[in-house]
Amino acid sequence: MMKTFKSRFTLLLNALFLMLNVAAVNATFAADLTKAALIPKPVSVKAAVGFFTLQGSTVILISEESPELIRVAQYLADRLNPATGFNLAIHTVGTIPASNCILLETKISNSQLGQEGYELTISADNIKLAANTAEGIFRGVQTIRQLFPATIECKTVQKGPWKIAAGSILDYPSYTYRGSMLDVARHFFGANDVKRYIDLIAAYKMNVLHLHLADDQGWRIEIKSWPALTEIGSTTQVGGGKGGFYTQEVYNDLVQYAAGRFITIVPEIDMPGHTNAALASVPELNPDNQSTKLYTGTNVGFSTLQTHKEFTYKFLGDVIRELSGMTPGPYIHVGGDESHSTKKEDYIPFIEKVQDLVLANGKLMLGWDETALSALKNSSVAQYWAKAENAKLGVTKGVKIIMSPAAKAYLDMKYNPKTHLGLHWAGYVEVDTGYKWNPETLVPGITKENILGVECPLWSETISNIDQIETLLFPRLPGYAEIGWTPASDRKWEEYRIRLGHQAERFKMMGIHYYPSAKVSWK
Ligand code: TNX
Repeated sequence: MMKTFKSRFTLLLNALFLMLNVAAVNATFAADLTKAALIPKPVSVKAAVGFFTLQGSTVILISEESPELIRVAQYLADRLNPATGFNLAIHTVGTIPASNCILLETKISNSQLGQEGYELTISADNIKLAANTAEGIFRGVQTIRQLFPATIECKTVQKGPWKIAAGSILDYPSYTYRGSMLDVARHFFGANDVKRYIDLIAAYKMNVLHLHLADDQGWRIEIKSWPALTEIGSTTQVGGGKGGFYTQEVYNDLVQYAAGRFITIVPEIDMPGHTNAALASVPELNPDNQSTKLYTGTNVGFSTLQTHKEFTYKFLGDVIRELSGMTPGPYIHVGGDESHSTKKEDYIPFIEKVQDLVLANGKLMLGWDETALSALKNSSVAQYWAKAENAKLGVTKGVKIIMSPAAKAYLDMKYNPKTHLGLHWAGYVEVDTGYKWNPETLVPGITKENILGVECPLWSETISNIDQIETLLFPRLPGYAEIGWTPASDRKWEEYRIRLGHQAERFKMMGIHYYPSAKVSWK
């Protein structure tokens, strides 16, 4: 009895010692602000002497009592409280003395910073984060997170001190659209997984989540005027699992959650191909008014909507109207890729009609690069994934391009022949391959002015849970975030691989499953 107690006690002591030790090792900080391993790399960082120490008495001060800024202040407190064990107070400027505080100041009218930029000044007394908008403050808060020791990301109380080196950072993004896509059609992922995805991309200052909501294997969004879409079309997935869908209520909650992180959700209903789930649910969509069978394989290109049937456009009008109603953002993505079962002479006018439907609902059309074959309005956007010719054609039509080249930016490509998850039809995308490209020079004829931004899509044929999602996202995701944010002239792989190596501690503290690629210089 005594013996087991004693050995248990020793075990406990050892465990405690280990925990304290881990905390002590991790609570290191870069004494020189210019040495902080930030991702995305800021536009400019200057060091000063000294450091700021966060204490239980530190106050988060806001410059105005706008609901948005209050929310961002609370978000910051929620990031800092668990690991520090503090319960940071939030006050408005003027109500208390302005020292020992993190000041969040909006409406500074600095045109260089734009909508998302921020200026961060750290001294022994204060941290001052200033921006034109609450959105800029939110992006800057992600920098503050990364400046604290990695243990700040722990959900349980850790040993400080919570120091940040003094200095200043001026920062703003290269591109206005910086996103990632999650395919919830091939395998369904529930709302909590999507929220986790949102949190992960927000930490690297991305601002778009593109959700691929319908494909051959599943229809994942409730459309009240066509309930069969989800009653039938959502009930399976690749491999024959039970699938699932978002009710409009759940979806609206996701939109709100994303908006709280200044992330816009771009919903995609792929058409006229990739539509078997709809064809299986609504018989009139088929040439003979007979529903197809649900599909659980991974082939592409076998399904098509009927481009000559009036019914098709009535149906799509309803879908696009309801989807637009759930979308505060400007874009509705209509897919348009791999429509191998639609004749080209039918495909072209089909996309034009769909473009009219999207515009009639007050939204702008986004489509994969094939949509550039149609007469696009210059408000439409083409997403380059496969054919540079299509993207260039889009540019001649005055449309902007989102860069998602499969061979560089597809998160569902395997890292290398030894890794298991993912596909490799576009090649292997190791961490360096994913990082070492420049959207501005990748396709001759497509320049920075033509590019709206960068997106890394994650297709889900081979993955069915959040751990697998994370293993394909990390450590590649931060690289795409940096390509979208940091000027190309400031990006060097040899330097980045060291900064990325420092993120490992954060991945661990955040409970992220990541692939420990040999390309990265892990710390
Ligand atoms: C091509 S990318 C597709 C998707 C697949 C993906 C797999 C694109 C527009 N179409 O349907 O899921 O490859 O990597």
